[in-house]
Amino acid sequence: MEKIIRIAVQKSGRLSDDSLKLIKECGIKFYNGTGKLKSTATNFPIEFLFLRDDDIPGYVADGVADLGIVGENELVEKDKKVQTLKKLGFSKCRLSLAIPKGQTYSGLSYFEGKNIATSYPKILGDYLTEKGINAEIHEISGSVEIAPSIGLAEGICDIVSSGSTLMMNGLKEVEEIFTSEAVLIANENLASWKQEIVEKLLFRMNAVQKGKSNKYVLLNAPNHALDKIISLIPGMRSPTILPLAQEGWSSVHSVLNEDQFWENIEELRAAGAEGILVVPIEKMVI
Ligand code: PRT
Ligand code: ZN
Repeated sequence: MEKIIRIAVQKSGRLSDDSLKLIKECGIKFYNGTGKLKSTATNFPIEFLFLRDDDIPGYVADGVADLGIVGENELVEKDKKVQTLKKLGFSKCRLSLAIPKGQTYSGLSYFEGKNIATSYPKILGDYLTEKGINAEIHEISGSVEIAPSIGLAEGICDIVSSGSTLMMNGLKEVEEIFTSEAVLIANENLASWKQEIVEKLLFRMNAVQKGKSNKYVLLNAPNHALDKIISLIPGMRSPTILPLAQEGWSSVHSVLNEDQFWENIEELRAAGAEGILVVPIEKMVI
């Protein structure tokens, strides 16, 4: 049997584009024509299953898929036994309690004895228990935001991203109870040959992520200011210094965390740095 691992990704929705983009950035090539439920990479031992996100934790727990990409909200709600290998930094959102805009919110005790509509009964139930609030949870699978206006519930607990859906439905966010982003999950009992392939994939994902948070910086500096400038952009080992055609000047190349660059930009300019270029890095292996 050919040695190949399986990863479950969302077929279509808020996770799918970024999941596939990450896999492509890892240099993995595959064909995902519309309507396809399965696909095999041409240059890496991995097969894709395209599923609804709700089913991904279960498929990975059962071993039908070895890996999966899913939102933490869905993962915790489904409560399946899987291991989380890595946070992926996309599809970020929060799960919040919201009530009609006109109501005065007095704190969590507002919900005591009230009816809350949600698609996340487990996360909400655990949260209310921990906070000692007795409320009735009304589970519905979609369009949770309209529940208060049709008299189904007095409050809701749903995913919020920009907040505009709440606003459009005359609701206000009053408590954030959970934050979520996409994560890479794995079956808990992977055979060692599968683990080896997973390690290779993780190595590539880490290189892509590091590349994203770092920038290649090039600048021109007068030689007398080099020491000061090098101290501001230390780089991975140390910066590369190349002489410019114009005497007394050098070109300094370095790799920096983007935040570190912005923190030091004023000082760099004050020290005499000129012609500063910041270039994206596709992959970074250190
Ligand atoms: O069909 P399938 O079951 O696979 O997809 P789905 O419809 O269940 O999920 P999908 O594609 O909508 O979302 C997949 C995952 O993306 C979620 O489980 C979250 O982890 C994450 N995510 C990030 C979001 C949002 N942002 C989001 N804004 N999931 C849902 N929303 C919805 C929310 O339910 C609400 O209706 O968007 C609305 C709120 O958005 P704002 O911007 O108006 O606040
Ligand atoms: Zn879903």
